[in-house]
Amino acid sequence: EPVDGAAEFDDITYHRAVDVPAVRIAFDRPEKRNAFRPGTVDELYAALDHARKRADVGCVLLTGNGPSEKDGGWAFCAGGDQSVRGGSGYEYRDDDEADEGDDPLVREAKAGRLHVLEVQRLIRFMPKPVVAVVPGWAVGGGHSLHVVCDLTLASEEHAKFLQTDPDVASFDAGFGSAYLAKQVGQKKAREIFFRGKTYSAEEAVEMGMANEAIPHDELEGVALEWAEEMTDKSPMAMRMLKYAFNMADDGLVGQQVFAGEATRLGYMTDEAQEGRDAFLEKRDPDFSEYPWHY
Ligand code: 1HA
Repeated sequence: EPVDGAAEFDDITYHRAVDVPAVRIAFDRPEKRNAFRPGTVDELYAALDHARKRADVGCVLLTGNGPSEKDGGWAFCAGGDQSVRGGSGYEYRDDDEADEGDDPLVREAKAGRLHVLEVQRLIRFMPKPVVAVVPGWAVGGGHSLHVVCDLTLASEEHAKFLQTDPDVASFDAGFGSAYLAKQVGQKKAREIFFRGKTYSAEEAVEMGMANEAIPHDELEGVALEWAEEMTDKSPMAMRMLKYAFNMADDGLVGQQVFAGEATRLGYMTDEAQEGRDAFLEKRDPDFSEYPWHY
């Protein structure tokens, strides 16, 4: 079912699963192999942030619509739209209406955009699993998006994984490369970027950057099954686990994100409520009922 307000999106589609507390967000530029322009990224960010905030959403499926009407090709995402790449990033053009109505100073600040990195951080830090459902090409910045997702499911027949960054003089020096190396190892990650060879779904699974290769016709159904399995679990345990997996690689920010959840759990205890009550009642706190556990 289309999510309310989703009709305003031009470059993505946004649906809620009927029986599973999950959403499907899809790039919707199949004629461009689902390459993203600045407005696409704005819409993707808005949809992901909506999904992040909803108490009835436990899992996000991120995919690409297809096939292309032009040639029948499938794509997850082919990265930044090179036709709107300007001197310092990707630019809004006349047919990309996402910046309409902005304050002129905001428009000026939005000149050269590389803000797909903000989307990467949103995927990384949202407290629910995001699954890359890859029906075709995952290329360049689209490859990096699948890398940063919690899980990747790929079409056995059509998924193709390719890093073109250095071909077009770009480089994702964050999650797209360094986190990829944590998944597939240093040698393989360097091969992926330095050679620019195309890998199949099966190869992506073998090297540890995809979870499963699935027959194309079953891909979305299996993705929903995985979403159902994950959303049957304890939301608290799932977010503690996601942040636990992130923490060591994310430094102090990783610790901060994990710690925020620990603080929330702490606030739920009687002990914490005694601290609050004592302050509000202008008395000394009495923690004597709460032993020094070991
Ligand atoms: O690295 C970053 C960033 C790093 C740090 C911070 C921010 C970043 C933001 C973005 C990126 C990047 O994404 S850089 C990498 C940009 N992407 C690419 O270099 C991929 C370019 N595309 C291809 O290599 C190929 O098109 C393909 C392997 C995805 C598919 O090949 P195929 O199946 O042979 O189809 P093809 O005929 O090439 O493409 C179909 C249509 O889609 C073409 O349009 P048409 O000639 O029919 O009008 C093609 O131009 C268009 N298309 C595909 N990819 C893009 C694209 N148009 C614009 N930009 C694209 N990325």
